[in-house]
Order: sequence, then C-alpha cells, then structure tokens
Amino acid sequence: MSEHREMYTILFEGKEYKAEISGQMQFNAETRADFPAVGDYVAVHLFDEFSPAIIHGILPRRTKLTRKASGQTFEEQLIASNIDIVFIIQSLDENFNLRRLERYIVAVKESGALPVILLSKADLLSQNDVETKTNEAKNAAAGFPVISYSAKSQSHIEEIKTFIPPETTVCFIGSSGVGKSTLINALVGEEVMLTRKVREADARGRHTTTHRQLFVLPNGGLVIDTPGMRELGLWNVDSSAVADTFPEISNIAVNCRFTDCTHTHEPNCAVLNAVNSGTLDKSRYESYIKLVKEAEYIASKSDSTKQQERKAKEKQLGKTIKNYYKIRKGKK
Ligand SMILES: Nc1nc2c(ncn2[C@@H]2O[C@H](COP(=O)(O)OP(=O)(O)OP(=O)(O)O)[C@@H](O)[C@H]2O)c(=O)[nH]1
Ligand SMILES: [Mg+2]
Ligand SMILES: [Zn+2]
Repeated sequence: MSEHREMYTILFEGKEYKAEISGQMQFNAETRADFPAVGDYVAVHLFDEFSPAIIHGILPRRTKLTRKASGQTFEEQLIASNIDIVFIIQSLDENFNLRRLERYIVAVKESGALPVILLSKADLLSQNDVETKTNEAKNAAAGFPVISYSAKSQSHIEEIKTFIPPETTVCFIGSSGVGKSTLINALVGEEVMLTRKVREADARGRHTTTHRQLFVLPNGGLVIDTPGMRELGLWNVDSSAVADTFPEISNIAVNCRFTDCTHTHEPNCAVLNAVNSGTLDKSRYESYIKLVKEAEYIASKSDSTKQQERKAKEKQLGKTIKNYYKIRKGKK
C-alpha cells in the first residue's frame, strides 16, 4: 500500500501491517525495481501485530508504470505496478499542456495500463473555454477517454467513478497542485489525503503529497495517489507506444517510400509532405520526433550500460579463473 524509506505497509484480508524486506531480498536486489512498489503483490511472513511482517518476494508484475529516475542517475523508477488504468491529470488553467500530455500517454501506453485523461478545475473557466480545451486534449489523446471535471463543484465525479469498478487498480499522475489528492478524497468520500491549503495555492515547487499511497474505495476499487511530478522522462519505451500515441502519423507513414523511414530527411516521405502541406499538425509532428528520439536514446544508453555491466562481470570472472589456476599451480 505504501513505501516510505524501505518501510512498507501491506494489506492482507482487510488489515494493514507494517513490513520490511528480508535480508536475502535486500542482498539480491540489483536495481531499485527489485524492491517492492506500491501496487505489488508480495509473498510475506506475518508474525503478530507488533512485529513487522517480512516480505520475501514480489509476484510477477502484470503492468508497471516506470519513468527515468530524475537527476543524474541513469536508472528506472517504478511509479506503481499492477495498474489497470492510469488517470493522467492536468488542470485546465496554466498546467494544461498538450505536449506534456502526449509524453504522459506514451509512458502509460508502455506500462500496459489504459490511459484516461482528466482535466481538473473546470469551475475556473467558462463553459466555452472548457469545451475548447477538452477538444484540443481529445485531438492529442489518440482516442483515449478525456473527461473535464471539477472537484469543487462536484461535476463529472460520478463519471470518473465508473472507471473504477471493484477489483480494479488505478493510479493518478500529474504535476503538483493539479488536484490528484483532492479527487482521491472525493472518490473515497473521506479526507484520506492531505491537500494543498488554498492560501498556499501558488506556493511553487512545494509538493503536498510526498509518497505513493494506495487506498481502498467503498466499492472495493483500489486507487493510488502519487506525489506531483516535475518531469516524466521516458524509460525503455517501445516505438509502438509512441506510434500508438500519434495514430494519424502512423496512418500517413504507410505511404512513405522507405519502410524504415524516420520522417526527418528522406525523399518522398509522406509525413514530411503532410507537414509541409499543412494536413498534419506541425507541433504534433515535432512532439512525435522528440519522443521517438528520446526513446531511442534511452534504448541505446541502456544497451551500453548492459554492455558495461557484462564487461565488468567478464573481467571479474577472468580474475577468478586466473586465481583458481594460481592456487592449483601452487598446490601442485
Ligand atoms: N477550483 C478548483 N480547485 C481545485 C480542484 N481540484 C483541486 N483543487 C485545488 O487545487 C489545490 C491542489 O490540490 P491537491 O489535491 O493538493 O493537488 P495534488 O495534485 O495532490 O498536488 P501534490 O500532492 O503536490 O502532487 C488545492 O487547493 C485544491 O483545493 C477543482 O476541481 N477546482
Ligand atoms: Mg497530492
Ligand atoms: Zn516518412
């Protein structure tokens, strides 16, 4: 249910327990993804209610939402696992950004979960502006559902609930301050999460939610709140996840002269022609190229990281073998 500095909370038969991972698991962990994440099903040993349970293993993850860990490290960060639907939230005010929306859709598509786009704070805009922005988001959302709502005036909350039937796990992601925790409170029907005070509404760079946390809805649906993200760097994204986010480009690309056309310089590129003639939105095209390049960069970088790891291992093995012969020789 939650992870906080390697202390976990798990849910078993309706009861919550504190838990830690076993020494063996700690020892075997190679990357951060080898540690439990919110949404994971784990094999545990329960003691009594006073001692923490011990987590021995993680069951295979059905879906996993990941990103590149922020900062200098080149590492995968698991946001949540076993998610059926990821709600991507943007607020209809300054936070609204179609290019960011496309990036989020690619990451969610890659996770295996269904992206659903929620546009919050509809109460702050005129009906007309809400409609215009909702349509813009729909054009960028590759056919995935887009819902504008207001937690303040309680509009379209029931519609959002229909996406979370019992035994469904959903997760909310988006920038800080868009209203993720406010919506979770509305869905749970209780103030389970702290939300930003109105007088701090323009406090920049402050995150109200600081760690990921899972809640059970009255109907049995599971919802995961996450801290606001400043950036969502792609991690090991398949080119099909990008292509699926830009279906109109994939449709046009079938007419390119070369089947492996990169749509950047090739002669008779149908995509470039469509941009030049104005039938394809230039900003969509640029966004597509940017995300493809980012995905390729990550793929090449993680390949070279793997290669380096392999080389280091081989070197170590070489040393071990050398030592072995030395010892044997000495014995003879
Ligand atoms: N007007 C209006 N304000 C809203 C709405 N939803 C949330 N807010 C306000 O937006 C502010 C931020 O809401 P939070 O729910 O704390 O945002 P968050 O996405 O959880 O932010 P982090 O936890 O920092 O990631 C609060 O002051 C909410 O009251 C809405 O639909 N309309
Ligand atoms: Mg929050
Ligand atoms: Zn092309």
